[in-house]
Amino acid sequence: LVVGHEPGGPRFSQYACQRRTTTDNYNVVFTDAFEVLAECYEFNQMDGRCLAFRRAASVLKSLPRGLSSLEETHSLPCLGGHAKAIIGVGSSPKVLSDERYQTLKLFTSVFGVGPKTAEKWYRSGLRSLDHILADQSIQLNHMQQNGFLHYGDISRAVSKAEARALTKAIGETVQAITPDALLALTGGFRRGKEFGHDVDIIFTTLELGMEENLLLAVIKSLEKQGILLYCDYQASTFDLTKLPTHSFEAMDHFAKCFLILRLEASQVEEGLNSPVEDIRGWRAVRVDLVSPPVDRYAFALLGWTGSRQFERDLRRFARKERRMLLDNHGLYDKTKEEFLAAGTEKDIFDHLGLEYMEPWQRNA
Ligand code: DCP
Ligand code: MG
Repeated sequence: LVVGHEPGGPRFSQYACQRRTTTDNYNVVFTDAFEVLAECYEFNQMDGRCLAFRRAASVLKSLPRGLSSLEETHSLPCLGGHAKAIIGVGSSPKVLSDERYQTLKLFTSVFGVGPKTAEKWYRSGLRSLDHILADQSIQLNHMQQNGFLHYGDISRAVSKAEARALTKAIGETVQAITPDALLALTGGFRRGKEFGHDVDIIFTTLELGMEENLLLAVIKSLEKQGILLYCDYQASTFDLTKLPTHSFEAMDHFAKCFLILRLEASQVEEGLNSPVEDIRGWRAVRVDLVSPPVDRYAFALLGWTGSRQFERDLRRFARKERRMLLDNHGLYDKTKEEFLAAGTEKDIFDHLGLEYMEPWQRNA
Protein backbone atom coordinates (compact mmCIF):
# COMPACT_ATOMS: atom_id res chain seq x y z
CA LEU A 1 0.00 0.00 0.00
CA VAL A 2 1.71 3.16 -1.17
CA VAL A 3 0.28 6.11 0.64
CA GLY A 4 0.97 9.79 0.95
CA HIS A 5 2.64 10.13 -2.43
CA GLU A 6 -0.31 10.76 -4.68
CA PRO A 7 0.04 13.82 -6.88
CA GLY A 8 -2.43 16.62 -6.41
CA GLY A 9 -2.66 16.91 -2.69
CA PRO A 10 -2.12 15.64 0.77
CA ARG A 11 -4.10 12.41 0.62
CA PHE A 12 -3.15 11.42 4.13
CA SER A 13 -3.36 14.76 5.75
CA GLN A 14 -3.66 14.87 9.54
CA TYR A 15 -6.93 16.76 8.92
CA ALA A 16 -10.08 14.76 8.16
CA CYS A 17 -11.33 17.66 6.03
CA GLN A 18 -8.49 16.85 3.57
CA ARG A 19 -9.22 13.12 3.38
CA ARG A 20 -12.12 12.02 1.21
CA THR A 21 -13.87 9.36 3.26
CA THR A 22 -16.86 7.42 1.96
CA THR A 23 -19.03 4.97 3.90
CA ASP A 24 -16.86 2.10 2.57
CA ASN A 25 -14.70 1.22 5.53
CA TYR A 26 -12.13 -1.52 4.75
CA ASN A 27 -10.67 -1.47 8.23
CA VAL A 28 -13.79 -1.87 10.31
CA VAL A 29 -12.15 -4.40 12.64
CA PHE A 30 -9.57 -1.82 13.72
CA THR A 31 -11.83 1.24 13.63
CA ASP A 32 -14.43 -0.55 15.80
CA ALA A 33 -11.70 -1.43 18.30
CA PHE A 34 -10.42 2.17 18.34
CA GLU A 35 -13.93 3.55 18.77
CA VAL A 36 -14.66 1.26 21.71
CA LEU A 37 -11.46 2.51 23.36
CA ALA A 38 -12.32 6.12 22.56
CA GLU A 39 -15.70 5.67 24.18
CA CYS A 40 -14.12 4.03 27.19
CA TYR A 41 -11.73 6.98 27.62
CA GLU A 42 -14.70 9.31 27.21
CA PHE A 43 -16.49 7.53 30.07
CA ASN A 44 -13.33 8.04 32.14
CA GLN A 45 -13.09 11.70 31.11
CA MET A 46 -9.69 11.17 29.50
CA ASP A 47 -10.39 13.52 26.62
CA GLY A 48 -6.89 13.55 25.11
CA ARG A 49 -6.74 9.76 24.71
CA CYS A 50 -10.35 9.65 23.55
CA LEU A 51 -9.60 12.12 20.75
CA ALA A 52 -6.38 10.30 19.81
CA PHE A 53 -8.31 7.07 19.16
CA ARG A 54 -11.10 8.90 17.32
CA ARG A 55 -8.44 10.43 15.04
CA ALA A 56 -6.73 7.09 14.51
CA ALA A 57 -10.06 5.49 13.56
CA SER A 58 -10.80 8.36 11.20
CA VAL A 59 -7.48 7.95 9.35
CA LEU A 60 -8.08 4.21 8.80
CA LYS A 61 -11.61 4.91 7.51
CA SER A 62 -10.12 6.95 4.66
CA LEU A 63 -7.89 4.13 3.37
CA PRO A 64 -8.79 2.62 -0.03
CA ARG A 65 -8.30 -0.94 1.28
CA GLY A 66 -7.67 -3.01 4.36
CA LEU A 67 -4.33 -2.84 6.16
CA SER A 68 -2.43 -6.05 5.69
CA SER A 69 0.70 -5.35 7.72
CA LEU A 70 1.94 -3.10 10.46
CA GLU A 71 4.53 -1.61 8.07
CA GLU A 72 1.72 0.02 6.14
CA THR A 73 0.90 2.22 9.14
CA HIS A 74 4.31 3.94 9.12
CA SER A 75 3.32 6.53 6.54
CA LEU A 76 -0.03 7.30 8.19
CA PRO A 77 -0.64 10.26 10.50
CA CYS A 78 -2.38 10.18 13.89
CA LEU A 79 -1.51 6.59 14.79
CA GLY A 80 0.16 6.43 18.20
CA GLY A 81 2.02 3.51 19.76
CA HIS A 82 -1.08 2.15 21.44
CA ALA A 83 -3.08 2.20 18.17
CA LYS A 84 -0.22 0.49 16.29
CA ALA A 85 0.03 -2.16 18.99
CA ILE A 86 -3.65 -3.00 18.51
CA ILE A 87 -3.18 -3.25 14.74
CA GLY A 88 -0.11 -5.46 15.28
CA VAL A 89 -1.88 -7.90 17.61
CA GLY A 90 -5.22 -7.70 15.83
CA SER A 91 -7.16 -8.35 19.02
CA SER A 92 -10.40 -6.75 20.12
CA PRO A 93 -10.11 -4.51 23.18
CA LYS A 94 -10.46 -6.11 26.62
CA VAL A 95 -12.79 -3.33 27.80
CA LEU A 96 -15.56 -4.87 25.68
CA SER A 97 -16.11 -7.45 28.39
CA ASP A 98 -15.60 -4.92 31.19
CA GLU A 99 -18.69 -4.58 33.41
CA ARG A 100 -18.29 -0.86 33.88
CA TYR A 101 -17.94 -0.20 30.15
CA GLN A 102 -20.92 -2.42 29.29
CA THR A 103 -23.12 -0.80 31.93
CA LEU A 104 -22.23 2.79 31.00
CA LYS A 105 -22.81 1.91 27.34
CA LEU A 106 -26.25 0.50 28.21
CA PHE A 107 -27.28 3.46 30.38
CA THR A 108 -26.15 6.08 27.84
CA SER A 109 -28.16 4.28 25.16
CA VAL A 110 -31.28 5.74 26.81
CA PHE A 111 -32.36 9.06 25.24
CA GLY A 112 -31.60 11.80 27.79
CA VAL A 113 -28.94 9.88 29.73
CA GLY A 114 -25.41 11.26 29.41
CA PRO A 115 -22.10 9.90 30.76
CA LYS A 116 -22.43 11.78 34.08
CA THR A 117 -25.85 10.37 34.95
CA ALA A 118 -24.79 6.90 33.79
CA GLU A 119 -21.71 7.11 36.05
CA LYS A 120 -23.83 8.20 39.03
CA TRP A 121 -26.18 5.25 38.56
CA TYR A 122 -23.26 2.85 38.12
CA ARG A 123 -21.63 4.09 41.33
CA SER A 124 -24.82 3.54 43.29
CA GLY A 125 -24.70 -0.11 42.26
CA LEU A 126 -27.27 -0.14 39.45
CA ARG A 127 -26.46 -2.51 36.59
CA SER A 128 -29.55 -2.85 34.38
CA LEU A 129 -32.37 -0.74 32.96
CA ASP A 130 -34.84 -2.70 35.11
CA HIS A 131 -32.80 -1.76 38.21
CA ILE A 132 -33.19 1.91 37.30
CA LEU A 133 -36.92 1.71 36.67
CA ALA A 134 -37.42 -0.16 39.95
CA ASP A 135 -35.38 2.30 42.03
CA GLN A 136 -37.76 4.63 43.85
CA SER A 137 -34.99 7.08 44.77
CA ILE A 138 -34.27 7.93 41.11
CA GLN A 139 -36.06 10.96 39.69
CA LEU A 140 -36.09 10.66 35.90
CA ASN A 141 -36.51 13.93 34.00
CA HIS A 142 -39.10 14.27 31.24
CA MET A 143 -36.61 13.42 28.48
CA GLN A 144 -35.41 10.29 30.29
CA GLN A 145 -38.99 9.18 31.03
CA ASN A 146 -39.66 9.30 27.30
CA GLY A 147 -36.33 7.63 26.60
CA PHE A 148 -37.47 4.64 28.68
CA LEU A 149 -41.04 4.74 27.36
CA HIS A 150 -39.87 4.45 23.73
CA TYR A 151 -36.64 2.57 24.42
CA GLY A 152 -37.38 -0.42 22.17
CA ASP A 153 -38.18 1.73 19.16
CA ILE A 154 -35.54 4.40 19.43
CA SER A 155 -32.67 2.06 20.31
CA ARG A 156 -33.29 0.37 16.96
CA ALA A 157 -31.62 1.88 13.88
CA VAL A 158 -33.56 4.18 11.57
CA SER A 159 -33.43 3.10 7.91
CA LYS A 160 -32.88 5.40 4.94
CA ALA A 161 -36.46 4.71 3.77
CA GLU A 162 -37.78 5.74 7.20
CA ALA A 163 -35.65 8.90 7.14
CA ARG A 164 -36.96 9.74 3.67
CA ALA A 165 -40.58 9.26 4.79
CA LEU A 166 -40.05 11.60 7.74
CA THR A 167 -38.30 14.18 5.55
CA LYS A 168 -41.31 14.12 3.24
CA ALA A 169 -43.72 14.57 6.16
CA ILE A 170 -41.71 17.46 7.67
CA GLY A 171 -41.22 18.97 4.20
CA GLU A 172 -44.97 19.04 3.59
CA THR A 173 -45.58 20.53 7.02
CA VAL A 174 -43.00 23.29 6.41
CA GLN A 175 -44.31 23.92 2.91
CA ALA A 176 -47.88 24.36 4.18
CA ILE A 177 -46.66 27.12 6.51
CA THR A 178 -44.07 28.82 4.30
CA PRO A 179 -43.92 28.09 0.57
CA ASP A 180 -40.61 29.99 0.46
CA ALA A 181 -38.59 27.51 2.50
CA LEU A 182 -35.26 25.70 2.31
CA LEU A 183 -35.09 22.18 3.74
CA ALA A 184 -32.58 19.34 3.79
CA LEU A 185 -32.15 15.93 5.36
CA THR A 186 -28.77 16.27 7.05
CA GLY A 187 -26.59 14.24 9.50
CA GLY A 188 -25.48 10.73 8.55
CA PHE A 189 -28.19 10.19 5.92
CA ARG A 190 -26.95 13.17 3.92
CA ARG A 191 -23.53 11.49 3.98
CA GLY A 192 -25.05 8.41 2.36
CA LYS A 193 -25.40 6.19 5.41
CA GLU A 194 -28.01 3.41 5.18
CA PHE A 195 -28.88 3.60 8.89
CA GLY A 196 -28.76 6.19 11.64
CA HIS A 197 -29.70 6.65 15.27
CA ASP A 198 -31.94 9.62 14.47
CA VAL A 199 -33.16 11.83 11.61
CA ASP A 200 -31.60 15.30 11.41
CA ILE A 201 -33.49 17.90 9.37
CA ILE A 202 -32.56 21.53 8.78
CA PHE A 203 -34.95 24.10 7.35
CA THR A 204 -35.51 27.81 7.21
CA THR A 205 -37.63 30.50 5.58
CA LEU A 206 -36.23 32.97 3.06
CA GLU A 207 -37.69 35.70 5.26
CA LEU A 208 -34.85 36.58 7.64
CA GLY A 209 -35.97 36.75 11.27
CA MET A 210 -38.99 34.48 10.80
CA GLU A 211 -37.10 31.18 11.22
CA GLU A 212 -37.93 30.70 14.88
CA ASN A 213 -41.65 31.29 14.27
CA LEU A 214 -41.49 28.75 11.47
CA LEU A 215 -40.07 26.09 13.78
CA LEU A 216 -42.72 26.83 16.43
CA ALA A 217 -45.47 26.59 13.80
CA VAL A 218 -44.06 23.27 12.56
CA ILE A 219 -44.10 21.83 16.09
CA LYS A 220 -47.67 23.01 16.58
CA SER A 221 -48.68 21.36 13.30
CA LEU A 222 -46.98 18.05 14.19
CA GLU A 223 -48.90 18.08 17.45
CA LYS A 224 -52.15 18.70 15.59
CA GLN A 225 -51.36 15.84 13.20
CA GLY A 226 -51.11 13.59 16.26
CA ILE A 227 -47.54 12.45 15.55
CA LEU A 228 -45.65 14.42 18.21
CA LEU A 229 -44.77 11.95 20.98
CA TYR A 230 -42.15 14.13 22.71
CA CYS A 231 -40.74 17.61 22.18
CA ASP A 232 -37.81 19.40 23.81
CA TYR A 233 -37.80 22.87 22.27
CA GLN A 234 -34.68 25.04 22.59
CA ALA A 235 -35.26 28.70 21.77
CA SER A 236 -32.59 30.55 19.80
CA THR A 237 -29.80 32.18 21.82
CA PHE A 238 -28.02 33.24 18.65
CA ASP A 239 -26.06 36.50 18.96
CA LEU A 240 -24.73 37.64 15.59
CA THR A 241 -22.00 39.80 17.10
CA LYS A 242 -20.32 36.89 18.90
CA LEU A 243 -17.18 35.27 17.51
CA PRO A 244 -17.30 31.55 16.66
CA THR A 245 -16.76 29.37 19.72
CA HIS A 246 -13.65 27.33 20.36
CA SER A 247 -15.39 24.35 21.86
CA PHE A 248 -16.78 21.92 19.30
CA GLU A 249 -18.83 19.93 21.76
CA ALA A 250 -21.05 22.87 22.68
CA MET A 251 -24.38 22.93 20.85
CA ASP A 252 -25.05 25.74 18.42
CA HIS A 253 -27.36 28.62 19.36
CA PHE A 254 -30.03 28.24 16.67
CA ALA A 255 -33.67 27.48 17.45
CA LYS A 256 -33.97 23.70 17.48
CA CYS A 257 -35.92 20.83 18.93
CA PHE A 258 -35.27 17.24 19.91
CA LEU A 259 -38.35 15.19 19.09
CA ILE A 260 -39.78 11.72 19.18
CA LEU A 261 -42.20 11.32 16.29
CA ARG A 262 -44.67 8.62 15.37
CA LEU A 263 -44.01 7.15 11.92
CA GLU A 264 -46.76 5.08 10.30
CA ALA A 265 -45.76 1.93 8.39
CA SER A 266 -47.97 3.12 5.52
CA GLN A 267 -45.69 6.19 5.09
CA VAL A 268 -42.62 4.04 4.40
CA GLU A 269 -42.19 2.44 0.99
CA GLU A 270 -40.15 -0.53 2.21
CA GLY A 271 -42.06 -0.90 5.49
CA LEU A 272 -40.61 -0.26 8.94
CA ASN A 273 -37.17 -1.47 9.94
CA SER A 274 -38.55 -4.21 12.17
CA PRO A 275 -41.24 -6.87 11.60
CA VAL A 276 -42.68 -6.26 15.08
CA GLU A 277 -43.15 -2.54 14.44
CA ASP A 278 -44.55 -3.29 10.99
CA ILE A 279 -47.26 -5.49 12.50
CA ARG A 280 -48.04 -2.83 15.10
CA GLY A 281 -48.32 -0.38 12.20
CA TRP A 282 -46.05 2.37 13.51
CA ARG A 283 -42.77 3.11 15.27
CA ALA A 284 -41.27 5.95 17.29
CA VAL A 285 -38.26 7.77 15.77
CA ARG A 286 -35.87 10.35 17.21
CA VAL A 287 -35.87 13.47 15.06
CA ASP A 288 -33.81 16.67 15.46
CA LEU A 289 -35.02 19.84 13.73
CA VAL A 290 -32.92 23.00 13.47
CA SER A 291 -33.98 26.32 11.99
CA PRO A 292 -31.14 28.83 11.46
CA PRO A 293 -31.51 32.32 9.98
CA VAL A 294 -31.32 32.04 6.18
CA ASP A 295 -28.01 33.96 5.97
CA ARG A 296 -26.42 31.28 8.23
CA TYR A 297 -28.03 28.32 6.48
CA ALA A 298 -24.84 27.18 4.70
CA PHE A 299 -22.82 27.17 7.96
CA ALA A 300 -25.55 25.28 9.82
CA LEU A 301 -25.95 22.77 6.96
CA LEU A 302 -22.19 22.14 6.89
CA GLY A 303 -22.12 21.77 10.68
CA TRP A 304 -25.09 19.42 10.92
CA THR A 305 -23.95 17.20 8.07
CA GLY A 306 -20.93 15.97 10.06
CA SER A 307 -19.32 13.61 10.61
CA ARG A 308 -18.31 14.81 14.03
CA GLN A 309 -14.65 14.06 13.27
CA PHE A 310 -14.94 15.90 9.97
CA GLU A 311 -16.39 18.94 11.78
CA ARG A 312 -13.74 18.85 14.51
CA ASP A 313 -10.96 18.83 11.95
CA LEU A 314 -12.58 21.47 9.76
CA ARG A 315 -12.54 23.83 12.74
CA ARG A 316 -9.03 22.83 13.79
CA PHE A 317 -7.81 23.34 10.21
CA ALA A 318 -9.43 26.79 10.07
CA ARG A 319 -7.83 27.83 13.36
CA LYS A 320 -4.35 26.36 12.95
CA GLU A 321 -3.78 26.70 9.22
CA ARG A 322 -5.82 29.78 8.32
CA ARG A 323 -6.15 31.88 11.52
CA MET A 324 -9.93 31.63 11.10
CA LEU A 325 -12.68 30.65 13.53
CA LEU A 326 -15.44 28.38 12.22
CA ASP A 327 -18.56 27.03 13.85
CA ASN A 328 -22.20 26.32 12.90
CA HIS A 329 -22.96 30.07 12.93
CA GLY A 330 -20.22 31.54 10.79
CA LEU A 331 -16.59 32.00 9.79
CA TYR A 332 -14.39 34.75 11.21
CA ASP A 333 -11.05 35.76 9.70
CA LYS A 334 -8.76 36.85 12.55
CA THR A 335 -6.26 38.44 10.17
CA LYS A 336 -8.82 40.58 8.35
CA GLU A 337 -10.87 40.95 11.55
CA GLU A 338 -14.10 40.27 9.71
CA PHE A 339 -16.83 37.68 9.21
CA LEU A 340 -16.85 35.92 5.83
CA ALA A 341 -20.28 35.41 4.29
CA ALA A 342 -21.33 32.18 2.56
CA GLY A 343 -24.40 31.22 0.57
CA THR A 344 -23.34 27.62 -0.04
CA GLU A 345 -21.10 25.04 1.59
CA LYS A 346 -18.74 25.45 -1.37
CA ASP A 347 -18.25 29.12 -0.41
CA ILE A 348 -17.02 28.00 3.01
CA PHE A 349 -14.53 25.49 1.55
CA ASP A 350 -13.36 28.27 -0.80
CA HIS A 351 -12.83 30.74 2.06
CA LEU A 352 -10.78 28.07 3.84
CA GLY A 353 -8.75 27.27 0.70
CA LEU A 354 -9.90 23.65 0.82
CA GLU A 355 -10.96 21.43 -2.08
CA TYR A 356 -14.70 20.93 -1.96
CA MET A 357 -15.88 17.64 -0.52
CA GLU A 358 -19.29 16.18 -1.25
CA PRO A 359 -21.35 15.14 1.80
CA TRP A 360 -20.76 11.45 0.98
CA GLN A 361 -17.00 12.09 1.21
CA ARG A 362 -17.26 13.45 4.77
CA ASN A 363 -17.61 10.14 6.62
CA ALA A 364 -14.39 10.71 8.54
N1 DCP B 1 -23.39 18.11 15.49
C1 DCP B 1 -22.86 19.34 15.79
N2 DCP B 1 -22.71 19.71 17.08
C2 DCP B 1 -23.07 18.89 18.07
C3 DCP B 1 -23.63 17.64 17.78
C4 DCP B 1 -23.79 17.27 16.46
O1 DCP B 1 -22.51 20.10 14.91
N3 DCP B 1 -22.89 19.27 19.34
C5 DCP B 1 -23.53 17.74 14.09
C6 DCP B 1 -22.53 16.73 13.62
C7 DCP B 1 -23.34 15.50 13.36
C8 DCP B 1 -24.72 16.05 13.09
O2 DCP B 1 -24.81 17.23 13.87
O3 DCP B 1 -22.85 14.79 12.27
C9 DCP B 1 -25.81 15.13 13.45
O4 DCP B 1 -25.60 14.57 14.74
P1 DCP B 1 -25.86 13.03 15.01
O5 DCP B 1 -25.46 12.76 16.41
O6 DCP B 1 -27.25 12.67 14.62
O7 DCP B 1 -24.78 12.32 14.05
P2 DCP B 1 -24.95 11.52 12.72
O8 DCP B 1 -26.22 11.89 12.04
O9 DCP B 1 -23.68 11.77 11.99
O10 DCP B 1 -24.97 10.03 13.20
P3 DCP B 1 -26.21 9.01 13.36
O11 DCP B 1 -26.24 8.26 12.08
O12 DCP B 1 -25.86 8.14 14.52
O13 DCP B 1 -27.46 9.79 13.61
MG1 MG C 1 -28.13 11.70 12.97
